[in-house]
Amino acid sequence: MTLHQVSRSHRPRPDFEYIDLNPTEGVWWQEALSGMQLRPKRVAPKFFYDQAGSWLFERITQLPEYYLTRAETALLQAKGPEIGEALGSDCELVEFGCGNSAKILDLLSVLERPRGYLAIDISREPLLELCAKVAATHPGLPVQGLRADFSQFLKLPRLKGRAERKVIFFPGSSIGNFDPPEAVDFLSHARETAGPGGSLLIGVDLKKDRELLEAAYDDAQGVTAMFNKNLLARLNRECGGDFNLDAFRHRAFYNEGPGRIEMHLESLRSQEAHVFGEKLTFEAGETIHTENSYKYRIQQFQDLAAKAGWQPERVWLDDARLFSVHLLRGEA
Ligand code: AVI
Repeated sequence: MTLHQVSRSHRPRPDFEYIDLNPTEGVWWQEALSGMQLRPKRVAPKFFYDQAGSWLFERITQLPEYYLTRAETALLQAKGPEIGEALGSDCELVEFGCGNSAKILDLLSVLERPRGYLAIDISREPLLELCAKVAATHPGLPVQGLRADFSQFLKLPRLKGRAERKVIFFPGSSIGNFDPPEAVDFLSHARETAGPGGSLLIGVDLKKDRELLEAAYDDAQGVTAMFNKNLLARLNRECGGDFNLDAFRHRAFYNEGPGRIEMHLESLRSQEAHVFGEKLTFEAGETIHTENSYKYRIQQFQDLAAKAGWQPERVWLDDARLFSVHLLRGEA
């Protein structure tokens, strides 16, 4: 979608600009449905994030087993002054997949004279909440919210601040949700977006014990299971679907070869379901592969980023070496 198809709307208190590209309008379920007609069945994780899914994801980030958010937030806070110094003054921030995460506030608090903030997310409500929060806490900072599917290599709106350089902020190890070739494409696009002299500050989850990894994606309270099943619940809510959620189970396991957590929805029996009257059949034990979450070693991630023209500058780890935050500079 191009920018002239954009609907621009100003909120009642015009303290930030909101641009909505309606990324999932109309066609989302067709893509999900075609994925479920493949063998093996596969649906992209971006479809988790309607309002209910975004709320469930927020609950995941607070779970005792989901160490990623806690480790990254602690790292951004503990190493904040070093990060601020390494990024330098007068930069403009572009955050991909921000949700309603407060990490940007930690980053803004250590930056000298930030010149603007552009937040991009597929889900409307968390994006609006975050922009309102940033605008309220940083009066005078130009804030823009763009609702879009950032995996689709968008042309971004012109940023409002007059900045020396752009910093792309991509926390949360969302890069892990791309398969490596797609991750290189995404990082190349980020490199173009960053422009000359631009940087990338990116959170990347590290390889570790299988037990710790699997618990993070299959928590005792069953929140991740609800998040996974929200895909089917959403098809029921929005697309006349008749999935029986109790006839599927959440599965999450570490696949050592590719180095990734895989999430699946497994059919507990042979059954059929319908979406807008279209029939889908499931064998007992057949799964819908709903998400990959790749885990990297430091060097392995730096090698991947180098393929997209990013040079490693700094890397910070938490004390338990669970999570990494990389600062990369675009090759001249
Ligand atoms: C958004 N993303 C980085 C999360 C992850 O850890 O891969 C999504 C998630 N899936 C299950 N739990 C969290």
